[in-house]
Amino acid sequence: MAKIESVRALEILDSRGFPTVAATVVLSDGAEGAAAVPSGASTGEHEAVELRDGDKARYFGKGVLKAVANVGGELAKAVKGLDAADQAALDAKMIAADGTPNKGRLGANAILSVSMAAARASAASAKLPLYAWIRKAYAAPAKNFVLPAPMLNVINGGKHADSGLDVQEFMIVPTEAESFSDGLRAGAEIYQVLKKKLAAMKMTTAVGDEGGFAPRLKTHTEALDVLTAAIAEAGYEGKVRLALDCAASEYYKNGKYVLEGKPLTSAEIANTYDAWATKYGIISIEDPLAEDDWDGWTALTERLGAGLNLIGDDLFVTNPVRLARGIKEKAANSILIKLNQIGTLTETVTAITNAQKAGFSTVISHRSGETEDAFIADLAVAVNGGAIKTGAPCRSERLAKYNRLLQIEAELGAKATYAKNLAFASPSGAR
Ligand code: 2PG
Ligand code: MG
Repeated sequence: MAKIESVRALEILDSRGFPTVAATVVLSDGAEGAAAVPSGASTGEHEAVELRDGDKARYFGKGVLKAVANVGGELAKAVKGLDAADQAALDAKMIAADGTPNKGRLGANAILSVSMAAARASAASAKLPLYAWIRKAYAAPAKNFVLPAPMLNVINGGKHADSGLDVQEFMIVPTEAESFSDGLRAGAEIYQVLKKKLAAMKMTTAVGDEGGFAPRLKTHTEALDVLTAAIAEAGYEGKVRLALDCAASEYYKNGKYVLEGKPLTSAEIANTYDAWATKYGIISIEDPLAEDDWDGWTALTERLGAGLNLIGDDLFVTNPVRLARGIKEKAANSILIKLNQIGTLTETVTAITNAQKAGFSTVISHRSGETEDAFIADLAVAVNGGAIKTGAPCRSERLAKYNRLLQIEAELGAKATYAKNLAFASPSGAR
């Protein structure tokens, strides 16, 4: 049995140039694991706390030296000597050491860095790839491996760019490709065609935080039109579908959804979404409504849920308690999964397992602030997540995840299949 021997952390920079936490865990058998945590911009109100120093003299208050000190101090003390392979016990020990419901004392960023690094160290100790070790650690029954469908965010709006678009993400999803690599190729080719089309429209082809373009389009339908045209021109009509992340909490103001300057009720904005979904064959809408509009979510799911993924991101914040409410109230039919919203690997896997048991699909996701760490690629394969959202096929912090999946695909060969449209509400694609 390998025990945790030492734990250390470092303040590093994420893809936006802001500090984040990287940790290294060393085991008694010499195995080592390192991991870095991501950071969001359109963060949900109910997320676990990302501990920042608040010292305005460093990084505008965004330093993470306190979190780094908590890793090397209290958290190291809590986990030293524990059996590294018992990830659930290890995570429980850190949750108890923090003692708050939202990890606000020691920081979810500090706790997660140790949780992820310990998983990597255990995988190294067991001489298993990370995805295989995660599956083993939680005794997941699935025998087959399914490679997730990539959801590539190719037009950025909302808080991730200054495009002026209210909707945060316009994604393309290769639901009919034969393999993960073919699907990724389709996405990358469409991305290049889109770039040419935007340039021809005299639009900027500079990119936003997640590598998607950030053109100053006047309306959302213009974005959907140019994407539809790019898919067709690249030769993937009917094979690659559209998906949105509205991140609607960001345009929910005084009880109304302010879209393109017009204040709408949740029932009114549902009409807009329905019209878009029908016209453009959209298969998935994430956070169409605000994070506490539970009644609106239930009504929307009843209305559109049969033919469309309605994914709760800010709504659920990867929190098993909020997910349980969503399952009970039939609010949404799918959950976005982000490790740092909840703060440990174990709670993340619990959220995934509970969602899958309830018939919800899962989408494993990056954050807008990322690092070169590709942990989520392994996680998606470990849990047969069905889909992964990790930005455009552009910028290395995004490609690190897609490239890791290419490696896993090559390694697993015939032992893995491609998810195609498995994670989506309307498998036929028909609405
Ligand atoms: C989201 C994410 C990732 P952020 O809203 O789904 O795309 O953005 O990390 O800024 O919350
Ligand atoms: Mg989101």
